[in-house]
Amino acid sequence: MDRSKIDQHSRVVVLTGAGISAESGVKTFRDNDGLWENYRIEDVATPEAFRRDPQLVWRFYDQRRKQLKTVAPNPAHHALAQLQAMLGPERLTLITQNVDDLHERGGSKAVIHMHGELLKVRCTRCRTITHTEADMLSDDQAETLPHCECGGLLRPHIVWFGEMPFEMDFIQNKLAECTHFIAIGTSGVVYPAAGFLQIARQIGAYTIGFNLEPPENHRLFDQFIQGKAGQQLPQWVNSLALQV
Ligand code: BJW
Ligand code: ZN
Repeated sequence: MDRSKIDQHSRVVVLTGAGISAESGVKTFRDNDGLWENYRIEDVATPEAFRRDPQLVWRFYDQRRKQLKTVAPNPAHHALAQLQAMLGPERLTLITQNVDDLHERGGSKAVIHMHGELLKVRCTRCRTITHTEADMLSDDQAETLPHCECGGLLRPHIVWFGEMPFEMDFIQNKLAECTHFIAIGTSGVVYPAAGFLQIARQIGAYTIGFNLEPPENHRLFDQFIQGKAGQQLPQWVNSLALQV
């Protein structure tokens, strides 16, 4: 039996990272100079940072939410949507570490945002989650923090370091029954996402990695395809169309 073959009986789990959005113009986290959108990650992506300086953290997320409006999905996002349409959403689970909405805009369904979403905010008191495209700090009231109707402080609906990623039970179940695991554009250093490859290997899934540069864990993939996701993924998906 050819384990690599994907067909209508396959159960595929795809994990994407910042690299898949890079060609859309969204900066990755670890590719550049250690500064991420000119911020140090520990100054903006921890609960302690938010407690220490909520204005700074809100400014950072306002800036990224604004930037999201200026970018569009690239051929890699579209290729994944095409693959999901071929297999059906119940046979292709798309898990992203990205907080942008480019998978949805590219046509993918039921996307799992394990690290949260830029376009959502959450009340720290009543936990209500709200969709928002607006700035949370208005220019003229830059010192005023956004609050919920209940009076609680609002925070970005983002998973910061030390916090539990979302939908972990659902993800574990999907990993436990997958036949194929595909990681795209992720450096494989942030857990628990970095451990999904090992889990998939343990249950005997065929594993494929797509990345611009070989990440630290690239030898663990059954197949590793190096290059830009926007070029490699559409080619690969088109080659599968013949099989399904
Ligand atoms: C291309 C390309 C192109 C470029 N085509 N490819 C010590 C040991 C082990 C674990 C820990 C530890 N200390 C702490 C931990 C846990 C910690 C962790 O893993 N830290 C490591 C850094 C060491 N993890 C956590 O805290 C997580 N929670 C957790 O573990 O909970 C359990 C728990 C909780 C409470 C009590 C007890 C246990 C939470 C992690 C949250 C991550 N949050 C962030 C920021 C928030 C989102 C935001 O604001 O945007 O999520 S960090 C950041 O990294 C972001 C990303 O989703 C995440 C992953 O990055 P990603 O996507 O891999 O991006 P890059 O930039 O690293 O890589 C891009 C890749 O693409 C590169 O390889 C390029 O080559 C490639 N590329 N262009 C294809 N065109
Ligand atoms: Zn509230």
